[in-house]
Amino acid sequence: MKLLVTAFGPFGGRSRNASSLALAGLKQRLPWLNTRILPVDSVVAPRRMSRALREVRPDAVLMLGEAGGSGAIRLETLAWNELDFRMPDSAGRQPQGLCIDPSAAQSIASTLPSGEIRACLLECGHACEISSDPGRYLCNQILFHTLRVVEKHHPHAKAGFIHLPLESDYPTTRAVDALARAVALIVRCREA
Ligand code: PCA
Repeated sequence: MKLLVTAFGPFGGRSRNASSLALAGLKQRLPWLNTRILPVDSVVAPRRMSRALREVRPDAVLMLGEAGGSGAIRLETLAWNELDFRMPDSAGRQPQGLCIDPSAAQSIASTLPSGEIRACLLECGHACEISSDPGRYLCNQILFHTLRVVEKHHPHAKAGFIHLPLESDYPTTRAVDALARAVALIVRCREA
């Protein structure tokens, strides 16, 4: 079972991103994971993801990012074919009102077992909700991109996205615990 887990680097004026902090902790606990940190750059991030998919050829891809404004871990079930950046990416690009790919569907569903992951996290005392709105920034873009590449080139693989609260709202050790449980569940589902 090969699992690729990605996180994003800092953006939006913060010096750290909860997703890369949590990914570092997760990698310490589960050294067999394939991990990558992606930049908040709308051209470089999809390229790096495509390269990671070619290199790892994963059975499952778990993408992580941070989202302010919520104290709950959010399991994203949909990616939207839209680029509507609320702030520039790290290279200063700010596409607004654009499609990611005019020839593609309006939205694509993630393929990780969100309901099971949510139930497991709630049972373990985590704040967790299902979301169909990953925003229209880099996290949505990378989820959309990855689901399409996986559909085309790795059709056996599952992929999905988890938005973590900011570090100040959900301590890294708690986030790592939640992610380790999500990973265990993904592995169980893939091996069942
Ligand atoms: N969150 C942003 C991009 C990178 C990240 O961690 C988002 O929600 O799109």
